Amino acid sequence: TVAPMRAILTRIAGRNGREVMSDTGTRCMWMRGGTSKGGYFLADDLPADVAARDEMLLRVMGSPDARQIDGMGGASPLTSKVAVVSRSGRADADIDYLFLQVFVDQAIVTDAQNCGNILAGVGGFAIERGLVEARGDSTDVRIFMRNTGQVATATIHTPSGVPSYAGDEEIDGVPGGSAAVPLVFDDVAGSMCGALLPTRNTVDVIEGVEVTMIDNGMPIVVMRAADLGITGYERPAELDADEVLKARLEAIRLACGPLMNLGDVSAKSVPKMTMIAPAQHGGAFMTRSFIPQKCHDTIGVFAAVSAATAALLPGSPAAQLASVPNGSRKMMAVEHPNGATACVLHCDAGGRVEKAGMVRTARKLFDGMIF
Ligand code: NQM
Repeated sequence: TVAPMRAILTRIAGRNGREVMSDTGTRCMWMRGGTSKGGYFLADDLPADVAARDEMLLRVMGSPDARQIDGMGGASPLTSKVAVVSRSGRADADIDYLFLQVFVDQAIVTDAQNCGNILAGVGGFAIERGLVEARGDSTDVRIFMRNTGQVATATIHTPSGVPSYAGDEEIDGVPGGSAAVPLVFDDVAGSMCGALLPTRNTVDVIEGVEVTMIDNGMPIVVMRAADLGITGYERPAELDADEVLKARLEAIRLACGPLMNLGDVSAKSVPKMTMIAPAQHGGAFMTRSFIPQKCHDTIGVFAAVSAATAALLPGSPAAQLASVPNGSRKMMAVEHPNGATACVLHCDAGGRVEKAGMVRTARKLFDGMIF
């Protein structure tokens, strides 16, 4: 009984921070990236040991605790995010970016998902830290996304050789304007599932509901809202309070995980659960996304690209409700609870999405030491 007791005491000491945070602090920048925010770290400033790193990041955010009162997290998965950035050794990238989701009320730090919103801050951060040199008024930063093994290009506004976050670009879900950060993704199909359609089917029936399991940058399960007994126009708080809906979504999610090559997803933040309805504001379609147990205030970047891609598949639940533009370059406004996220999908002659783009914004909030 002595050994387990000692292990428990060590863990408690860890949680109390005596070993996981140094008194001199760790260099960190806090940024809003798109409609999310979180801590941006150089890989070299974090413990190399993954368990020690995760223990420290739980302390940084104040997890596990619904209010994250003893940390920087904002009591939502959207504000409990981390970017780990380093110089890239790859010919096709300037920097490497590892995204980590720190759960709010569970002691979990996971790299099993990417994040396109936090991605929007990574280029500016890398220039500020001297990993990438600014080139003229705008600087393209090629970012290798370690979570998925794919590359994105972010264009950062760099007047006088340093990032400037001020500007007029407005994105729904963020008050006011900032400098635009255009993001381009060359082929992000099968980012975590190994294939765009991991079951090879456009439609599967799971727990009696027609779904599309798709991964064009983010593993998501697309369903018609009406099939889940909702309109798809409810406020997120109303859906968060609907225990029957949430239990049904979780049952579908747990069944989809292994079918999407994600294994047991009970402690993972993927797949995301995306319910769609006809557009209300002239866009392609409306969404309500669970990420995966809480309803998103907007929709994730790669989740929007994946949902828009689902709408291009003839016969899919999304295609039946969506309004899809003609032509090989499709501008699709994916509506969400606070407006819309516009994605551009470039399709090849066979209708396959070969490139996607989206404009985000980002802002430096503080730069300093975290304790
Ligand atoms: O899908 C939230 C976000 C995201 C992820 C989530 C994201 C993406 O809005 O690329 O951006 O789905 O957990 O930050």
